[in-house]
Amino acid sequence: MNIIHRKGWEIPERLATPEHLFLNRRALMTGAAAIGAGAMLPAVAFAQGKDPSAGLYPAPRNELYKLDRALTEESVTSRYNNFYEFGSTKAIADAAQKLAVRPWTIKIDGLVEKPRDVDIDSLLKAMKLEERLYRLRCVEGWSMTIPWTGFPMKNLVDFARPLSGAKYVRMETFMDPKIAPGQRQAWYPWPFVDGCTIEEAANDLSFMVTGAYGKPAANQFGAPLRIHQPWKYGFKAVKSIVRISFVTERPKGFWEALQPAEYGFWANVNPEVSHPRWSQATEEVLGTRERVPTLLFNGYGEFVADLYKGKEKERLWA
Ligand SMILES: Nc1nc2c(c(=O)[nH]1)N[C@H]1C(S)=C(S)[C@@H](COP(=O)(O)O)O[C@H]1N2
Ligand SMILES: [Mo]
Repeated sequence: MNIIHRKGWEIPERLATPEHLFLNRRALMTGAAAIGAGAMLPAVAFAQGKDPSAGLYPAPRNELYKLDRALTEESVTSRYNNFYEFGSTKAIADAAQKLAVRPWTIKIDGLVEKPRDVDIDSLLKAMKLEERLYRLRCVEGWSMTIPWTGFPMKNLVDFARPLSGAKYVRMETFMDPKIAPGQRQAWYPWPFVDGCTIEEAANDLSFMVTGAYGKPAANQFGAPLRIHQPWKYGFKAVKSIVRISFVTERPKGFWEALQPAEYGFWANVNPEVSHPRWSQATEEVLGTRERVPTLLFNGYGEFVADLYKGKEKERLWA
C-alpha cells in the first residue's frame, strides 16, 4: 500500500486557511468602512443574517489544534449530516431549517450549586469564542474536517459549578415531534441524549460548538449549541442541546440505548477494533475520493490517551 505518513498535525498554512475567513474579514471591513461613512448598516446586518450572535464571528483561531489534511468544503459538510430528528438520510439540511434556534434556553441541572436556565445569548456573552480546526470521524467510516467556533467545555463546567458528587455530564437535545419528523418514529429512544465523564469534559479538546465556517452554526450542524470531542466517534456529539445535567450515573446514549451490541459509552476511535458489521481501519475523507487509514483516538492520542489509563478492561472503543 502506498500511504503517505505526514508527521502528525503538519499542514501547510494555505490549506488550513479557508476562503470563508478572507471573505468574512472582507465583509466586515466593508461593513466598518460603510458605518464610518454613515451608511449601509442594514445591508451589513442583512449579509450577516438575523442571528443575534452573528457579530461574534469570525472568532480568533486557536492555533494549537493543527490538521494533517485540508478542511472539507462547507458545501460538502453542510449537505451530508446525521441528525435523525430530521430524517435518517444524510440530506436533512433543508428539513433542519424548521428548528427555531431563538429564543433558546439551556437548562443546567443535577448536581450543581444552583440549577438554572440560561439563554444561549447570555451564555455566548459569558464565554470567549475561538475557532478550532477539528476532524470528525463518524462510526460509519467517513470523516471530515471542520473549522468549528465555540468555547472549551471545561469553561462550561466551571460556569455550571458542579458539586463533588457529579461524575458525568449528560446532554440532551430538544424534543419537538411537530417540527422533527424523526421524533414521530416511536421506536427510537427520543430525545437524543449522550454524555461523558467530568474528566473528559474538562479535557482541553472537548469543545462546545456554536459556529462553523466563521459564522453561527447552520441548523444541520446542531445550532445553537452542540458538543464535539474529536477523538470519539461522531455519534457522541449531541446537537442542539437544551439540557446539561451533572449526574452520578453513567448516561446511556441514544445509540447505546438502541443498539448496545454496536455502540457503547466511551466510543473512542480505534482502527483496530471493528464495528460488528464493518472494519474501522480506514475512512473516506468526504469531498475527496480518498480512503485513508484511521488513526488511534482519531489522531488526538497525545491529548487524551491518559484519560483511559487503568480502564483497559472497559469497552473503550465504540
Ligand atoms: N441530536 C442529534 N445529534 C447528533 C446526531 C443525531 O442524529 N441527533 N447524530 C450524530 C452523529 S451519528 C454524527 S456523525 C454527528 C454528525 O455531525 P455533522 O452532521 O455536523 O457532521 O452528529 C451527531 N449528533
Ligand atoms: Mo455518526
